[in-house]
Amino acid sequence: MESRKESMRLNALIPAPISTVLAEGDFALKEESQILVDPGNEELAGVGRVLAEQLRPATGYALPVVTYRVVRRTGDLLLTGAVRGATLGDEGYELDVTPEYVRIAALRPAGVFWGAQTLRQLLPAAVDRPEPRPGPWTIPAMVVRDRPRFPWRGFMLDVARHFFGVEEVKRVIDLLAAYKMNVLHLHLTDDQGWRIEIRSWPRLTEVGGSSAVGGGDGGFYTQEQYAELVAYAQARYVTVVPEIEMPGHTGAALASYAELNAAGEAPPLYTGTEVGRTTLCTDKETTYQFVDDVLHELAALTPGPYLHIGGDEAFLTDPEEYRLFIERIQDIVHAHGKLLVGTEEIAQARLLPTTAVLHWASALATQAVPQGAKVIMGPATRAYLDMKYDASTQLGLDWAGHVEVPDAYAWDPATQLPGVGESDVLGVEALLWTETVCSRADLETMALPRLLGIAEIGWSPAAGRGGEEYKLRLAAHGPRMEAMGRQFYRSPTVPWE
Ligand code: TNX
Repeated sequence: MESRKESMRLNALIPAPISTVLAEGDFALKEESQILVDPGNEELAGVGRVLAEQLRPATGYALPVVTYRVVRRTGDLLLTGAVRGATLGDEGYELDVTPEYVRIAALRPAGVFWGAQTLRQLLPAAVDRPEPRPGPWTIPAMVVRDRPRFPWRGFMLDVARHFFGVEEVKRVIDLLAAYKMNVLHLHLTDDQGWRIEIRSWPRLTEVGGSSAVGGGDGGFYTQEQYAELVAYAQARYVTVVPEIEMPGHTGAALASYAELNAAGEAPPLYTGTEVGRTTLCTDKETTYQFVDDVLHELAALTPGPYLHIGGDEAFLTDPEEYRLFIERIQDIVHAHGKLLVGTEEIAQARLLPTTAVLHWASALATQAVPQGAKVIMGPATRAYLDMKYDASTQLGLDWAGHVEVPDAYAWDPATQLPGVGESDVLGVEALLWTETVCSRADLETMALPRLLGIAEIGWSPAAGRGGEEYKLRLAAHGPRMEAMGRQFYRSPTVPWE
């Protein structure tokens, strides 16, 4: 019975690894287990500390991180950069589970971190509980070799329509890391709110940060809080990509500074949910000074390579002026040492090959391809986690239709949009707009379990993918999501355990 359960666990990994070969015997994590890392590799020691933090609450074990200079004991976890073969890439790993030890080897610490997340899923679901449990913490012996299909496996959280605080976003980062998603795209500004402190333009948060959809209190991150989030994400190999939307979706900025408006007068803050109502003035120099100041401060807070500028639904901007505006902003982003990301609409402008565009609803992203720019696939009909699951879903919108759990899973980034093939795709992104999403419970109910399907599409090879087999694996994650204390939608399409 126990062994049947164990093999279920082995077959329930999400995202599915490239290869798993079972061996003889079992490994058991013990009270005395240690995490051994290569000497002199501070980054790997950091991975060890995060893994220890992840395993400590449920096991109650200390799991000290020590270097290989100490003698290895039965039950130890070994994290190492010593690995043969260059086929693992920047994020791949080899996980070797033997009755004596677990060894996670990768060319880079990121790979070791992802291997450690696989290790968590191989342990009983109770390992994700917040309080000590009896165990036993055993895993069948095996060898896993794995690496991701795409380098960008993203999740967008709209903190502008409704604000989510530092602790809530940290819980989102935990979730992303557990499923090997490596980009948190934060939609920091929109008509209804400005959520990041900009010291050179303080009214953005004083005024623009003071409200939300429906007229709530709003909120914003101070630069210290934001830096804390970025560091928390970085320790989990999640890159934060900050988005300052423009030229449309700028109502909060326009309400904060009269001089950004054509008429020189600031309109009141908007608390409704219509789109396409605002634009920056593309013919005012103040606008470019404003954008330059904002992106300058944001670049300084951003260790990752990308700044996102949105670019969608600029219905009030003249099309030719829109193109020139995007090109000028692209130059500003580069001047601050960063690469540009925007929505598919920006592909109408002249793009640099380092720029990336998000495909969400039209065929405009195909215009990025001949320019050498890459495409991030977030088709609304598949990857918009704010779409209702079905007609009975309380939260969410339905302009792109209903997105049930199988819909979010049954698509391929390399064939989704004619004219955009495998080599044009940078990766995938699941997006959660928050017009109707106000709390952590709302957020989780919409994101889970669809996020897991997008995570798998971004990481695992497409060959052999099958919806029925996936449902069985997903079912096994019900107890895991429960153990983590997450809300999730118990889709009737999934045979939950
Ligand atoms: C479209 S997606 C938008 C957002 C809305 C979303 C709601 C995109 C780039 N623009 O402003 O929040 O639909 O689903």
